[in-house]
Amino acid sequence: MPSAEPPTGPGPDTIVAIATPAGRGAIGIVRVAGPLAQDIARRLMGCLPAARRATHGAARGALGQVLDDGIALFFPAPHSYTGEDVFEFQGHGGPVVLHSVLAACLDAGARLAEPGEFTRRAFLNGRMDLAQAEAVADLIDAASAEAARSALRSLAGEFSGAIDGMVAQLVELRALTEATLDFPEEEVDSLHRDDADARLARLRAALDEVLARSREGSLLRTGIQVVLAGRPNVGKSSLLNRLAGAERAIVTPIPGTTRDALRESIQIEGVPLNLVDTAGLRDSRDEVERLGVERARRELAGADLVLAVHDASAANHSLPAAPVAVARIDIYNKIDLVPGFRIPKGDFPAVGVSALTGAGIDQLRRVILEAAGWKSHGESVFLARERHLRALQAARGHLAAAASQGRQWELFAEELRLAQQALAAITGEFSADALLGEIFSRFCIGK
Ligand SMILES: Nc1nc2c(ncn2[C@@H]2O[C@H](COP(=O)(O)OP(=O)(O)OP(=O)(O)O)[C@@H](O)[C@H]2O)c(=O)[nH]1
Ligand SMILES: [Mg+2]
Repeated sequence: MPSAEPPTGPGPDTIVAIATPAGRGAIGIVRVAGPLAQDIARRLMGCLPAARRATHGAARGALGQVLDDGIALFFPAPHSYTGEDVFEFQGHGGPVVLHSVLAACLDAGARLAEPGEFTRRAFLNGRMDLAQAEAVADLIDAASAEAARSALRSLAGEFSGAIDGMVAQLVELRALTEATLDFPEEEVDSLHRDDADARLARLRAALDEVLARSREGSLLRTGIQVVLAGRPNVGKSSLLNRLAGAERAIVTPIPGTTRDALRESIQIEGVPLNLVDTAGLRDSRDEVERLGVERARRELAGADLVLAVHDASAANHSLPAAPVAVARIDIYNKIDLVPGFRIPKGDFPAVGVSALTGAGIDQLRRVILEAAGWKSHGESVFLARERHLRALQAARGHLAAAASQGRQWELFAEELRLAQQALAAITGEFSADALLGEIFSRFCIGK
């Protein structure tokens, strides 16, 4: 079991980092946090800037030489990002200038911050919980406007709020259960049974809802692996080009054009898709094509969603070596050649399209999102990480186990306790050091 780590006071060190990206820019920011922040501000600027007021001045080195001219900001503890004294210098965004300011801070006693160390301190000082801290990194890494909006909502505490709400319900139910444990069996049952059942049912429904929104939101983070597969010449590459909105893949009337798997990142409604075009599936005597087909099969094995492409104008619509385990959509392409084409009945969602004219492509996009599990909750999804999903699933398992405990109230209470523990790990109430290290090491320096 991970050991509980209560928020500690400010770390003993004062940390410093260039908070803006490497390279040239209009503005560059050096950020200092810790007990020496005031002292360092005084040394650099000549005096301590008024709290939270932009103060114009020169930053000077130890010998009094001017390093840069810019804006100084001082945020006294505890009302700062990390909860400690924080000093920021906003100067000119050139690497030489910024490094000289950084060096002056190091000379004055600060040490270089590790990746994510500012945010880690914010977490340890109780300025934000773990899910919010993760949202900081997710916001910076967001690959689409939807992902960014979702990260912002998590940062504002929406996801944590949903988790905390469930934890509060669990605590209540646990308290009621433990209180009745001292009574004899029969009495416990009559006192507690119906109430507990109702509360547990509500809790499980709430958890399912959060899990669904989290699963959906996790698509925004990780993207979906979508593989185009089918016989040669059915128009796989043409479809990739159509969906990508650019001529990425070579298209020719010669069957067996595509050999290497070709990847293209696209977005549908802000959901990132990794689209893979593959060699047409057939037995070939051509060595290169055979290798291509082998690759295609490997891609199929790793797909979240297979787009099985057929030629609507051809007689044979079977897909050689169709994978069974994953989600699949049947696409009948070249409907422009077959007026009044009727989609054959099948086991999978199917669409008729024309990569040539663009007919049916909008519908295809919708069907792709549906098949991937995106329900356009849009504004209400949680940008969940794998870690969150695992914790939610664990909690779900414990609640299910609790529900099947019947009259064994000790076991019932124990399952509730385990469910609470799983949920609390999301917001970081019980987090092992190793987990924190893992999470914050993926941040950029200066954040
Ligand atoms: N009429 C019509 N022709 C199409 C359509 N889509 C593709 N084609 C043509 O079909 C031929 C094959 O298209 P590709 O996109 O290269 O097909 P592919 O499935 O990638 O073929 P391989 O890479 O050889 O497996 C080309 O001549 C395309 O112009 C369509 O919707 N309508
Ligand atoms: Mg092709």
